[in-house]
Amino acid sequence: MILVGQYDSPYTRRVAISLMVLGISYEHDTRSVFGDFDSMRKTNPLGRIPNLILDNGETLIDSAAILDHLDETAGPEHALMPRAGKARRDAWHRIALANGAVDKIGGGHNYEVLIRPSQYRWPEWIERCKTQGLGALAALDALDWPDARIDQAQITTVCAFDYVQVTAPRLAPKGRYPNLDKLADRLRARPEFQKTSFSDYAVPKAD
Ligand SMILES: N[C@@H](CCC(=O)N[C@@H](CS)C(=O)NCC(=O)O)C(=O)O
Repeated sequence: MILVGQYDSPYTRRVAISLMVLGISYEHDTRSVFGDFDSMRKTNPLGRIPNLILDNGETLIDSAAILDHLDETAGPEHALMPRAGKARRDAWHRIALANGAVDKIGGGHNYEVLIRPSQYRWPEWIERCKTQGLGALAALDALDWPDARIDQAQITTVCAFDYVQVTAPRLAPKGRYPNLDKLADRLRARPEFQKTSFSDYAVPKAD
């Protein structure tokens, strides 16, 4: 099994961490969606990561679809999403907020600030993306995060939080989101989070 994508992508990182938590070994293909664009489009026509190439040659695209497959493979006892009901709806709610924060801070704010030529930038749009992304982080921070068995809502939330803190540190300084700080400190102590740390990558700062 080959995981395609670098760990500074929070979508790739949540898949990598889930694979490790579930005890599934994989090879890591670290081609870049920007630097290796043509080659990446041969793996995924969208030119996006993560992708998971299964041992039978099938390629799964999109982190939600990959994680769904991993949970199905792991079986209900080990799956990282609750099986049904309120617990499952609540997990999806948290995941939607966390992935939404990444879309708005990463794909919105950061791409605008770092990639779009300055003469084409639209400050009101950048501000709107920031408001949406930080609103999602504030909503996540307002929730309870009991010291429970690790699950997908926790993994995805800390991947999103780490991503914002590393790529736009002034948007989420330590102390602004105390519940997320606490959750992140707990998960960052785990080997899966340390092995996928991207603090040594040359990640450009957007704020
Ligand atoms: N919904 C997708 C989002 C994936 C995504 O946005 N990946 C980013 C990296 S974090 C990417 O490939 N960006 C390059 C691009 O969209 O051109 C998923 O969950 O896998």
